[in-house]
Amino acid sequence: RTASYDRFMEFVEIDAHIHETADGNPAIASVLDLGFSYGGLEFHGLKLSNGQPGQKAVWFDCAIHAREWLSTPVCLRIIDEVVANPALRDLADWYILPVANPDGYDYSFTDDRFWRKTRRPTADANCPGTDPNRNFDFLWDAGNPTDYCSEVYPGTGAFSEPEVAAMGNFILDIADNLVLYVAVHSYGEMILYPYGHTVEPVPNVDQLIAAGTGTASADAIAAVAGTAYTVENSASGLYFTYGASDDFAYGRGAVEFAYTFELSAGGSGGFDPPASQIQPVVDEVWPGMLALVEYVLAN
Ligand code: 0X9
Ligand code: ZN
Repeated sequence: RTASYDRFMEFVEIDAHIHETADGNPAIASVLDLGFSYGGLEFHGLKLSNGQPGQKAVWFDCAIHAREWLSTPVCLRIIDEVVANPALRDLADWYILPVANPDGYDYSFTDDRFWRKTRRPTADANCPGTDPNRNFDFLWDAGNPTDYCSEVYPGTGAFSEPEVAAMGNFILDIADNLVLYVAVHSYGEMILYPYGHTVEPVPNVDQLIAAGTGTASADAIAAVAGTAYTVENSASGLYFTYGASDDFAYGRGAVEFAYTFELSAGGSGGFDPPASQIQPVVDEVWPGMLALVEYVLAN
């Protein structure tokens, strides 16, 4: 089963695709077991590797926000490219998680196209769900809202969401070799770098900007798309955040390079582009991802 780029795939199909990719390429692909979502979905990532010991590693996750469907095909395209191209596996080991919030993702297909959070109930029966991208174990309680109904409700504690705990702990487990963390979201055509809680520049801010722009990622995207992704500090580019995945990976020392890519907007609400937008977006973003990986591994 190949990945589809002419329609949005459902969670079960994506999970089957991950397993079939691993089964069909046993020498280079292995399934990452992330355990179970709150709702009982077993979810998986994929590791692609030529098996060299001590190899540097890069991480990509998609659809931690349920409605951001356009992100998942970007992860699937990375898988396609890295499976097909041995030289990419000589560059690094690749860890890819196409659906980081499976319960929410499913719910956005079945019930509410614009669902963002997880599906675990809160103390307010009218407002289930936690924003998984405020639930990571880094500055978790520093400034997030406590309103259960908020779209950015951070949960009852860091890693209260099983999906988030599994992903975060996995990243810490591979931190020794990990050099790059990328979260793929939509929308805004931005490449955001840490931190989300302060506009104070981080120590390697020049490197983060150089990798994100310059000869690297944003320029590669612009060359294909004519679309100018802006490279910005999360807090100045957006709003203040605490407990986000990129800041966790960076702030806990798992990587020196951490980014959130915000893809193009589409549809009525920005998050619901038509399926016809999938192919152009993955075509424009893949060169940016590759340029970023190449830059980070060379520096
Ligand atoms: O707010 C978010 O979680 C992300 N934007 S979205 O519209 N997709 O929800 C941006 C996260 C950027 N990273 C940090 N703020 N640390
Ligand atoms: Zn998002």
